[in-house]
Amino acid sequence: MAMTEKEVAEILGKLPSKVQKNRSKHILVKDCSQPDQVIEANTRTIPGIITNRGCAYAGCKGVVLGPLKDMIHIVHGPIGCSYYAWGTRRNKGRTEDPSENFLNYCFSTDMQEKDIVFGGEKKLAATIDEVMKIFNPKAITISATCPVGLIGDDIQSVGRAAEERHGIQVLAFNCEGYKGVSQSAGHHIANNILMDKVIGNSTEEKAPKPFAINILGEYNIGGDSWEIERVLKEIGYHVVSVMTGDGSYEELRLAHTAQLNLVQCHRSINYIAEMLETKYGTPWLKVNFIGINSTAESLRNMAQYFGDETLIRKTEEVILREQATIQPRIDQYRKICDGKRAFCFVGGSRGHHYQGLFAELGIETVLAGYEFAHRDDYEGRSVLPTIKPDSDSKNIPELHVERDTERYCVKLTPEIAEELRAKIPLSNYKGLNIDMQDGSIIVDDLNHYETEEFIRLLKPDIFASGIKDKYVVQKMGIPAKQIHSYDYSGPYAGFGGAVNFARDVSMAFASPTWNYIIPPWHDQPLLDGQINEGGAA
Ligand code: CFM
Repeated sequence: MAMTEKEVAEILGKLPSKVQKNRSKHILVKDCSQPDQVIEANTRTIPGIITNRGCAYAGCKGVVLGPLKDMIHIVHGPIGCSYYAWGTRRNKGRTEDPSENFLNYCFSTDMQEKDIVFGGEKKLAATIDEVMKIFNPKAITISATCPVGLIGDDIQSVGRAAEERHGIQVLAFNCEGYKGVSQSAGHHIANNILMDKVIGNSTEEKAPKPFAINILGEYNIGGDSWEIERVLKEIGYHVVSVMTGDGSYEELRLAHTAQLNLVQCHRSINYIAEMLETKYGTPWLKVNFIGINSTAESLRNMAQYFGDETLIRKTEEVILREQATIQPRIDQYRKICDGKRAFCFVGGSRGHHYQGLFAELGIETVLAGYEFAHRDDYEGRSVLPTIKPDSDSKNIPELHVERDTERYCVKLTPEIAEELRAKIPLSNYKGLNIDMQDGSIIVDDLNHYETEEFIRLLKPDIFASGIKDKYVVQKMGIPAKQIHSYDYSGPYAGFGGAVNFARDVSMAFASPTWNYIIPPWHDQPLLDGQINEGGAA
């Protein structure tokens, strides 16, 4: 059921004209006859609108730093910023020595009114000393929350002094929640410092095994990266580091030794991939390990990059075996899912990645989008030169890297690189828009009003999104599947993950629960109102 521009305009017509004008730039009806549909993205949410976005602190501490298991991540701020971030993102990690894994802990300076008035630097320094005494970690991070920036605590100098006292790296991140328009700013802040101070901070020059790779932008939610690595290792790859799922400080230091960087989540990590290419000459390959076909294609592209006969043969063997194992089960689940329609609205990459997996189950994605992606995640990297920096993006410090004179090494001749670029997404990502069906909806920073309106009009059978809209949607009688945390399930990546996803989605459809819920528009009159701009008439 394709939607028209007119229907979208009707939804937005209920909003004040300024808001209408703003929101209409964030919503596209996919029109295959227009190759370059432009969407506005990575701009401020209108105050008062209920967005699903998070803050810069969430992107820095929660997303990028949080999964690094052998570091201690101190949150400098009131306890709420830690409490509500504790264990909610299901980035799993395991270590041989359990005392080297701090993922289950929550470290906060627990700022009180006194600290806000008189400053919290001493308390932060004391927290670092206490952490060293009790846990003795290899390295520490400090993440700033909003009040820290407002009162002007100098976390950088507290970090530097602690480095001298304890002889380990203490990295301070000025990721105050209000820096930037969403968590995307926090990814950038975190990655820049990891690139500057951790990656390559080792005397190792070479990976111990051939086919050495880093997996960038994979966070091991529900065990995703374990399922991906299982297959990669069997084929013969050596995974140097995962940034940052089940990741570690020690592995990150070696990331410069890889021969290829895989990019799973383009949004959160594309600039690191670019910087690694500039500094060490390591190309990056866009991969997608969500869905059976995408996983197989990503594996084949990797094998093409290395061009090794044994690797290519082993890749085909593994794909054949894995597919034969899972396909009968997928076929069973497909009987339940076939013909259904989905909304797929997630943070900055999954709104695209999950569409292939839905399609393999016979589910069509009729609306998709991202909370905080940038235009290149929608329209592809070719639009990058046309994106103008605004005052919000200029607020995030840029890191300029240069070629490492000793470590830079050309991995591909220009001719081979050129040849490969024509065949595989080497240092390239084409974005979400290109894969959407004609008449489907692409929406940036979807809000609660639009969620309800689009559901009313398009009547999806499943809503793939997050915790913030899950319950609203379920109360409308529609199954909601959390694609951020996977509810309590996973992994969903790779071959094994596809079966788990198919099972969970089928369970959602087959549950009799939905028959007991009457959506409000079935038995309640719809209130209609009008907004008088400039106050009551
Ligand atoms: Fe990348 Fe992510 Fe995502 Fe993201 Fe996230 Fe996440 Fe996400 Mo939730 S790094 S952009 S900031 S893939 S936490 S693991 S699920 S919004 S689509």
